[in-house]
Amino acid sequence: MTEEFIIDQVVGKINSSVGPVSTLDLARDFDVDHQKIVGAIKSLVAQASATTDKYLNITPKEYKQLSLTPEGIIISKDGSHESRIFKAVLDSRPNGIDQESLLKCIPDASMAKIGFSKAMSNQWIQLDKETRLIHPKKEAINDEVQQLLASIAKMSLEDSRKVDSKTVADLKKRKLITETSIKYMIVEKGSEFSVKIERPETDMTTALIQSGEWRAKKFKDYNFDALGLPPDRGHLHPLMKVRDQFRQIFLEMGFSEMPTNNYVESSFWNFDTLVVPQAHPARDSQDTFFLRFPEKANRLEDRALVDRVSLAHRGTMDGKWPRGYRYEWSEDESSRNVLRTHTTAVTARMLYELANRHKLSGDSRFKPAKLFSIDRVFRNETLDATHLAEFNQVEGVVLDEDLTLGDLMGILEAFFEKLGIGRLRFKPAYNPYTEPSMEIFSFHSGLKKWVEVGNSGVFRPELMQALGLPETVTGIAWGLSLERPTMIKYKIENIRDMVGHKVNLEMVHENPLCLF
Ligand code: FB9
Repeated sequence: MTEEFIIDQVVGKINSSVGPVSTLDLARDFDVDHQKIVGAIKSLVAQASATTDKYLNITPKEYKQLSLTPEGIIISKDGSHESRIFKAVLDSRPNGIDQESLLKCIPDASMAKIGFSKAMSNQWIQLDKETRLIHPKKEAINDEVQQLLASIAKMSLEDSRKVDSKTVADLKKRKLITETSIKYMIVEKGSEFSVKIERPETDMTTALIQSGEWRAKKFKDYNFDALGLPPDRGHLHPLMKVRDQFRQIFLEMGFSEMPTNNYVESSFWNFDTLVVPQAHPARDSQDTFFLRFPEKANRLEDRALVDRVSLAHRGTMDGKWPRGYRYEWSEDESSRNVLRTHTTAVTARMLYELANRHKLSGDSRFKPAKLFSIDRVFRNETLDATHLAEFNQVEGVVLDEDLTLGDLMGILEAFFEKLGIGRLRFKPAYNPYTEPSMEIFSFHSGLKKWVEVGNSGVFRPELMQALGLPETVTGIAWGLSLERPTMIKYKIENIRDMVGHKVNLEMVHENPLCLF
């Protein structure tokens, strides 16, 4: 039965009634849940309220409905506990009965104890102190509790009101009845009642104007407090919001973005130029995704570059610099294509590019550079709640003559300060391509613990010179992920709630703009 149908039935009943009507009676007459009748009355008043507040006269009412609990129902049928105890004692005449045997005549021990105590206080039974046996004190009793409960079960609304409050309180205390408050309404026609509710116009239309009907119409008042409809628009994923904020931080610090639009990279740029030895575990298929097709990168044209990189790995045999790793470096191994494992592969390409640009410029002074990248990298790692086989790496690089570790610490303080991350601590670490290297920690006041917020270091001279940069030029760099800060800032515990096919897109819509 739809609400519209119920409303029509209720309007018809009220219209045809001479006096007031109870919603309880309406629910009974239409065989509809009482709450649906109440809902229909409220909808009627709401619809009429645009044109009148005299559509219906409504008087809220309330009554207490008495109903038997499961235990009360049992007693109303089988008699009270005390009457059952009395009957068992009567049946034990002339010998009497001991208390333990007597209590067993009612299966429920708690009910048996109540019955025994009530029968004693009613003076129905007595205990012989010498024999410790129980005997009846009366020939017969009147089980008023049973009679009262049986009558309450049959009582109408009016009758149940006549039960005195002390009796109600006693029965409620014994958990034999419950008292439910029933709210209902007495409804009657208002002075502006009508069978057809004229719904006010919400918009002035061409037809109303041209026909002149607008003159007879009622119009809904403008609700100037109403909020406008939220404009439908796209929503940035939290990762993209945080990426924008990182990008803004780098740009305002004078950094330029590196071109990172190649997920596939040769091992040469991803590892060899970064002097990662070809036997390093990071180059194993347990850590790196190697491509099956195209398996190999094109042969490099700059043979001088290849020779310098090869030397950085092989090392010189005459004890001169670079010492290298003393192994036969393989160009074939360096041509294997991979999904890049870090954006530092792009950094290597940029260092090579800047070295060539410097050579071509003829300048004696190297032009300093500040570069950054934020893009996806891929690692064949064990997946867990906070790690996928890919993540977005954020990387910053500064190139200039004679940069020091102090410069690196200083720029890290400035960068992380803009993220609201202070109190940095630096811990010595190892990277194949930087020496010295440092892990970066910050005390997170929210998490109340030291959090590793990134890694950093000074590019090794073997790397810098293999790429063709002057000996006086130093490169300092650092990296972190996009996912970790985003998950912390947006309080996302499982990375699959942030990225992947199981993401609830409402999360994208609802998440606030995250300002570090
Ligand atoms: O992001 C990381 N942690 C982090 C960053 C910000 C942050 O902000 C919160 C609001 C307060 C919170 C945490 N880390 C780096 C540290 C750890 O999460 C680490 O367990 C995971 N690391 C990733 C690599 O894991 C395989 C984060 C990723 C990472 C690590 C190192 C680099 C880049 C990303 C690097 C580098 C580098 C070093 C030298 C030269 C050039 C690049």
